[in-house]
Amino acid sequence: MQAVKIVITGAYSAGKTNFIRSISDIDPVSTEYEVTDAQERELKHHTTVALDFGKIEISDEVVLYLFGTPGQSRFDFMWEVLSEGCVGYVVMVDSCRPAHFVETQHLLARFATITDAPFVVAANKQDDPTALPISYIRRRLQLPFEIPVLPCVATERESVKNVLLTLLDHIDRSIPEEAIDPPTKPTMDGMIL
Ligand SMILES: Nc1nc2c(ncn2[C@@H]2O[C@H](COP(=O)(O)OP(=O)(O)OP(=O)(O)O)[C@@H](O)[C@H]2O)c(=O)[nH]1
Ligand SMILES: [Mg+2]
Repeated sequence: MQAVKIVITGAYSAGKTNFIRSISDIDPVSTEYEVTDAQERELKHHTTVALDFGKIEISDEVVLYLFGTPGQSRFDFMWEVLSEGCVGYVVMVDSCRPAHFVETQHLLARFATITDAPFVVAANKQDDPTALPISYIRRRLQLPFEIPVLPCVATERESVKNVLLTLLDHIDRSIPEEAIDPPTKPTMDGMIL
């Protein structure tokens, strides 16, 4: 069985913990504690302080290990720890909170220094009537055209599945043909996700 490590990251309250919870085959491991900052408490009462962990078997041969990062920048030392050996990552953005797009831009810049693994952007909370359109989010984050920006509802398994499949496809396309060792390349064939 081939293990593929994927990181799920994004700014505070983007939906990372829900994303992993929606798709994991096992009860996800989470490390949520009470939010102490008054402004952040206006959004929710618990936050991830170390990691989320989930697992999903996508075929008889491939299992994805999903590592969710904390969103608060004071725990950003964990981003590097959790990204070690990842083959790709998802950057989650709260589509309803343009004030947090700057935070996301900082995170994108920081991740570019941590890993050169391919990534996709998941514009989350698209079920909310106040969600901004994908094209606007792409522009605001100044993302180049080759980076997929996908609509996402982290609470819905099908939507999470679509983001992960797109990431795997993006990873697949990013590997130069001559660098591929057939037995270790993640494959989309025979997926049971
Ligand atoms: N409407 C809507 N709400 C969502 C969705 N995903 C997450 N939420 C809500 O957004 C809030 C944050 O979700 P979390 O999964 O805790 O976000 P997180 O990115 O893990 O947060 P931190 O670990 O604190 O950075 C919660 O109140 C969720 O219920 C979604 O797809 N749609
Ligand atoms: Mg979380």
